[in-house]
Amino acid sequence: MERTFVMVKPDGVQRGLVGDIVSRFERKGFKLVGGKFITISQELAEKHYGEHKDKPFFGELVDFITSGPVFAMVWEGENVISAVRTMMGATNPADAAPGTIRGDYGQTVAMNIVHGSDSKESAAREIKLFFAEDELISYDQTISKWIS
Ligand code: 3AN
Repeated sequence: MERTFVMVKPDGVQRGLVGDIVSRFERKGFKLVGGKFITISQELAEKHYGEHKDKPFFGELVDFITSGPVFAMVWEGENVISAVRTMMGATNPADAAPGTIRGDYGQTVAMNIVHGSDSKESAAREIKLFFAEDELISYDQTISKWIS
C-alpha cells in the first residue's frame, strides 16, 4: 500500500486549518499512519527542500518553513501520492481549482498552506526524514474493505 508525506505549513497552522486538512484526507478514505506537531530546524528544512537549493527563492522557502510549527503526517492508501497532490491543487494558489486546499484557502505561492510528496521517491525520502520507523503505526481499519 502506498504512503505519502503531507505537511500543514506554518501559514496553515496559524490560520487554524489543520483540522480541515486532516478531515479532507480522512473523508477521502485514506488512513493516517503518522502525525506530529513540530517546529522544523534549519538543518531539516535545508534537507527537505534540497532539490530547490539553487532556486532564487530557497532562502525565503527555508525561512518560511522554519518560522512556526507545522503538522507533519504520513497518509496511506491506493494511489495516495497523486490523489493528495490533486486534493492540494496547483502549487500557485492563483491557478488552483476551487475545491482543492490551495484553491479554497491559498493566495500566494510562497505561502501555499500545505506540502505533499510529488513522487514515490520523494515520499520515501521525506517520510524517512521526518519520521522514525516506530512512529509509523500499522493498524486495521474496517473502512478499508469498503474503499479498495
Ligand atoms: P509543490 O509544493 O507543489 O510540490 P514545488 O516543489 O515546485 O511545489 O515548490 C516547493 C515549494 O516552494 C512550494 N510549495 C512553494 O511554497 C515554494 N515556491 C515555489 N515556487 C516559488 C516562488 N516562485 N517563490 C516562492 N516560493 C516558491
